[in-house]
Amino acid sequence: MTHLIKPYGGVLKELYVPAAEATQIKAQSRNYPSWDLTPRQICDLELLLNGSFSPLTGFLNQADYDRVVAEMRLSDGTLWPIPITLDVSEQFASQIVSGERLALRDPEGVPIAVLEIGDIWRPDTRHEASQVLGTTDKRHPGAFYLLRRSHPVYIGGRVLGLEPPTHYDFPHLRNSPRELRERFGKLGWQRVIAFQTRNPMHRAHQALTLRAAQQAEANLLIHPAVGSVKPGDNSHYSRVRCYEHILQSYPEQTATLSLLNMAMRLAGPREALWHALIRQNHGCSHFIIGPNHAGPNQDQFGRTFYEPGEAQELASRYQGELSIQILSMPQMVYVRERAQYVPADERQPNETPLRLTETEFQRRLREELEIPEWFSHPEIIAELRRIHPPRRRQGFTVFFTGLSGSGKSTIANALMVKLLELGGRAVTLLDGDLVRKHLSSELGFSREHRNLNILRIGFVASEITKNGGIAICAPIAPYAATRRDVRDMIEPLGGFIEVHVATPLDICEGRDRKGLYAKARAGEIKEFTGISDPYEAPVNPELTLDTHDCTPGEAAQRVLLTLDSLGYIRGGTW
Ligand code: PPS
Repeated sequence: MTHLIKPYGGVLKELYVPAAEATQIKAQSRNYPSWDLTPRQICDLELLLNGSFSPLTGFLNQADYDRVVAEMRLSDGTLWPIPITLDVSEQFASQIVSGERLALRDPEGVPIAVLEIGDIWRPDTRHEASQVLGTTDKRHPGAFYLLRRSHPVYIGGRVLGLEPPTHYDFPHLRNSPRELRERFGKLGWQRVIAFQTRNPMHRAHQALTLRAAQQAEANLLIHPAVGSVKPGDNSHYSRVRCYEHILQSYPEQTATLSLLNMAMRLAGPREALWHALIRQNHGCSHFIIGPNHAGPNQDQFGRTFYEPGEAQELASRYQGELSIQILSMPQMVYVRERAQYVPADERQPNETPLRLTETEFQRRLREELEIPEWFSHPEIIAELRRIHPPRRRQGFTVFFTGLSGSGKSTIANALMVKLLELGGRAVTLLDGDLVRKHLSSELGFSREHRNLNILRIGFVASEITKNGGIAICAPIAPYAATRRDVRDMIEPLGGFIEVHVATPLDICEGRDRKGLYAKARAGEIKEFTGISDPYEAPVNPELTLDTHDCTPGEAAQRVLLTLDSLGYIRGGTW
């Protein structure tokens, strides 16, 4: 049963069924087909269940999806800018039937909800990406997710909530829309401005929120998105500690903090409108949108996917259909002469703006350089320094790739010895043969098995990297997409240095130390890399080694020089 409550005018649609019914459905759900939710799906489901996505009653069916993609409306005309969909594999989709029920389980296997299966269809995700995100460029994280990560079949249908997903982290800061509405009511807060963020807050953000609060004569809800979109993603812990710090420096009783388990799409303008609707459901009266709201970060050339102001413009265009007031806020700059932040367009020509770009801030963290106090509170800088140690204290993975017989293992061994000689970090060698013996003994050399093998290596290396160690991997790893997956797994946790051991096939075959090439030529070994199976050479590795003109020791030395120039090791005696 859907509960309808009306604390502040806006209808809140919560999708939990009453407890007794939930117990009954849980028991029955043992006989339903079941789907293990991905991290993004758990976020979406939680927000569906607790009413953050009111008026949605489940995952979108096809007619709603089509109209949301095309014109940001559900099929009944209600404004809704982002498709909330349940994506599943082809294989899974072939086992389910519309009209039946499906149990939706969390990673521990607990059924959180049941889906009454409606439409089952294969979406055109390229079309979805270009309409919703404005791009099919895979450098856009939302487009990458949709085109590379998302499953190919969507299932729509009404959702019956059985229990909220469990959060052991920061339970005191997690609130449903109903709880926040009640809190505002208790505090007597009639006007509440929501501030959405996915980054740590610095003084500019604080100045912006204080200015908005003054303008609107309202209280403030700091409402960061903390939904993880990748397994093992734990980047929000330190961010939340930063929010707790900054909250202390707001005037008493003016601001509050709550975490929103939202998986962002980074859809810029459409996302801004979506954020506003979600905050409307949480009982807020105003919503701050900055010039570059919810787009991906700038690339290395300073380019963005959306124009400054685009998000503000779109959200304001739909103001008439919203019960929340959009506050389009300007960029704030620190003015040296006034020792304060002012809107960029209010700075006088004779005044000096001080700026620290995100890239420069990251560089200073990385290189342990001074970060000025006008930029951020000391507690926040200290917190960020803790989780962004300089590269020489981070873990990293050196990932060798190349043909069989190219010399990967020999160079990897030489490198391990040299790194042990330098000391300071634990070193683990994940050589191809060793891994195949201990981690992947049941696997063969089909594309599927090779991918599994490399992803296992990547997983172990990512754990080592996360914990500050050095992983040296030396498999063939013939497929570019799988190497990319490993890079994506490791880069958020530390360094990833891909080294292509580019010894040409004729030389590897000439060496044929294990006699495998001869067997492959004779057809005795199938799917042999370079002979009867492809090797996709890296396009942009950190280092390419041609073993023609150097010994293994010299090659290892070149890897060390690369590590040094990237800042991962320093002051070595080699
Ligand atoms: S992969 O593709 O990355 O999973 O391969 P990897 O785990 O590195 O294993 C490669 C070693 O297995 C031996 N071998 C083969 N290699 C390629 N193709 C086929 N079909 C094959 N069958 C056995 C080979 O000795 C490789 O060792 P290295 O050290 O690379 O020479």
